[in-house]
Amino acid sequence: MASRTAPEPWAPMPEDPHRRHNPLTGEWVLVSAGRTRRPWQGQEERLGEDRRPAYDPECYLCPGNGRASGARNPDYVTTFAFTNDFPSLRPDTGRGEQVGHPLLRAQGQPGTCRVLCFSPRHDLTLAEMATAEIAAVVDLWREQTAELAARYPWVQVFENRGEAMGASNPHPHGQVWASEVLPRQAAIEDERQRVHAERHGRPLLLEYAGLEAHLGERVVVANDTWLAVVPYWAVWPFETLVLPREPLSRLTALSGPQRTGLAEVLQGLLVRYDNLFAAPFPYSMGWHGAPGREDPAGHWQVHAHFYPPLLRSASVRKWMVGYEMLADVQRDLTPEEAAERLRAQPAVHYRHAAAQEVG
Ligand code: H2U
Ligand code: ZN
Repeated sequence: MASRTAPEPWAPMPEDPHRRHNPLTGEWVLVSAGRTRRPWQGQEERLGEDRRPAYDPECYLCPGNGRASGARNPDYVTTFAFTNDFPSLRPDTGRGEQVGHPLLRAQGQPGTCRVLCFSPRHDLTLAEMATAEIAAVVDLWREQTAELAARYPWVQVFENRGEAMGASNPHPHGQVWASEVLPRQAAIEDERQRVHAERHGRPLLLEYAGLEAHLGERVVVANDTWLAVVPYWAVWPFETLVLPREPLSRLTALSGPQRTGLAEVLQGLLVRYDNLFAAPFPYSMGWHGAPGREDPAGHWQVHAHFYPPLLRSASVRKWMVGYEMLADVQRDLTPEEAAERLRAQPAVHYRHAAAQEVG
């Protein structure tokens, strides 16, 4: 029988299996600390090539090169955006709904997809770029979002980095997909942040950023304007959330200090990611901000999610299978332990440190 009594108070033991609540999505994650000690005889990832030329004549993202569509890239010197030659969304798609059996619904979904080159240098990654170069990528994200938000309610900026995450090319790049439909995750985060702000009078993620900055145990890097934390409810082993410390609903509203501060925190985070296993750290990352362009959207705090797949080495990943696919997501090491390991990494990229030693 369902009981109506309040849950028993629980004194957490770090190794006790327990579940944690994600207030942004309403989902729970099962935390079973210590499982990483089990032996592993399964798949190991192929390590991506760590040494690349600054220019690759075969790369479809390098300056001056031709692409599959026959178009040729300009000789760009900072960043460069172009419409994806194989887009998943197109502006000319109709909006109608297919009329038929109610169990077989379909709707047209107009939109657009662009590829965002982060640097003309084929051999760089965000982690190895200078802070000013990362700030230029922040500007690119911001400009693209501003332009596309004029037309589309949802603009999804993201990056798939590394073969383990399905990136088709090592040239530093991301993507932006803009759509007339609010995707599922955007709709859930919008609703949860709205309800929280109505009930508590302040934005969920502003309160959360303040709490994590105060507690410190899940913070990886922080400065006056931003912080990167392994969220209390993280699913992926080294998942992080990048949060502004002041109210900021959209990337398009970034102030000067917030722009520089963001570039610094991203660099601090990505260098530590690469240093963790002394190898390029794969991930999918992306930005979530208030939909549209004009509404005040005071309940929203813009934020980036980083979802890296690696678990125990550069070649052994976390698999989202079995219980995760069929019941609830689960993690093996605690978010606190993950944050501590990342925080302990040097702030200098291992490849730069090695170059200094040699030079
Ligand atoms: P990913 O590495 O994250 O897959 O991004 C590369 C994108 O580049 C991919 O979406 C596009 C692919 O469609 N692309 C072009 O637009 N033109 C090309 O000539 C090759 C790849
Ligand atoms: Zn290239």
